[in-house]
Amino acid sequence: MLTLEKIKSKIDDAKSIVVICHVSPDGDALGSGLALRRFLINYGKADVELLCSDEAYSKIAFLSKREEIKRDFPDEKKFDLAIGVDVANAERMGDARKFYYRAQDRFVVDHHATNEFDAEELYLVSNASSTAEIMYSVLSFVSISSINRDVAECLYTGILTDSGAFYYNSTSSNTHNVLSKLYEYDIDANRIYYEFFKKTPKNVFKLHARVLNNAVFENNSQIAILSFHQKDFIETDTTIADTEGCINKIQDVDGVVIAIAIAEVDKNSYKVSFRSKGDVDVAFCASRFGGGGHKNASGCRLNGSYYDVYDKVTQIAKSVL
Ligand SMILES: [Mn+2]
Repeated sequence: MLTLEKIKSKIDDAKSIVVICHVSPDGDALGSGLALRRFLINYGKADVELLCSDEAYSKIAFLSKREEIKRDFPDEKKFDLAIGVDVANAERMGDARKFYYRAQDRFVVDHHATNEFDAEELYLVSNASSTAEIMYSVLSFVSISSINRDVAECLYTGILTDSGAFYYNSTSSNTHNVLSKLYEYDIDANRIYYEFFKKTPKNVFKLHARVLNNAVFENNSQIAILSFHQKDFIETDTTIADTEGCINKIQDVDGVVIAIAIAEVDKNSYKVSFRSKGDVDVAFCASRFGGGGHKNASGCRLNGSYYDVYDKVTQIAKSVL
C-alpha cells in the first residue's frame, strides 16, 4: 500500500491534478473531494479540478459553488495526477474513470473494505469512519498549514455524514481525535449538522411521508422495504437525490434488522440501498449485485422489473439474517 511519504511526493511532483468522486456521490465523497481540492489550491497547485460523473446531491450545495464540481471534460484533457476519493473500484467512478486512467500518475484514498484497486495505487484504512477521516491524516501530513476553515468544514461534513452523525460502529477514538482538530478551525458544526441531518424541504418531507407510509415489512418484520417510484417523485416534485436519509427512519423501527430502499432511476433501472444493525453484513448483499459499501450500509444498481428487483433484494437480505 502507498505510504503518506509516497502520496506527498506524488502531489509535489504534479502540476495538474484531478480529484474524482464516485457516482451517486454522498457527503463523504463530496466532502473529501472538496476538502482535497481546496487544500491543493491552498498548497499552491494552480490546476486542480473536482470531477463527479453524477449530479452532486442538493445538500452539498451550501458547502460549494456548483461550478466547483465538474461533470465532464473534453476527451483530450489530461492531468499529471488523478486522485480517486471514497471509490471502491473503477466502475464506481462512472465515466470519470477515463480521466483516472489517462492521467500520468494516479491513486485512491478510501475506507471500503471491499476496495479492489491494486495496493501500489491505494491508501486504504478500512476501519475508518469515512474517507474524510483518512483525508485529514493525509492532508495534515502533506502540509498542515494548508488546512483552513473551508477545508475543515468539508472534512467535518464527510465524517458526520458517513458515520451517521457518529452513530455507526465505525466511529472510533481516532474519529473523535480528528473531529477535535477540525473544531480548532472554528467550524460551524451546528449549521452543518442541521443542513445534513435535520433540514427537510416540504416536498422532500411529503415524499418521505408517503414512501414510509407504504413501507412493507417482511420476515417477521426483520426486513423493511421502502419503494420510491417515478410517480412518487413526479407527484411530490422531488428527484432520486431526495431519497437520502429516508432509509434511516425505517431502520430505527424496533425489530427491523435490515432496511432496504428501492428507488426507480429509470424504466427498469433501480438504485438499491441496504442498512443493517449489528453484525448483519449487507456489504455482501450489495456486492452480489456488483455494488459495494460497508457491513452496515451498502448500495448497488439493478436492472429489471420492479417485482424482480424486489424479490432479488429481499431474498439476498433473508440469506444474511
Ligand atoms: Mn465513504
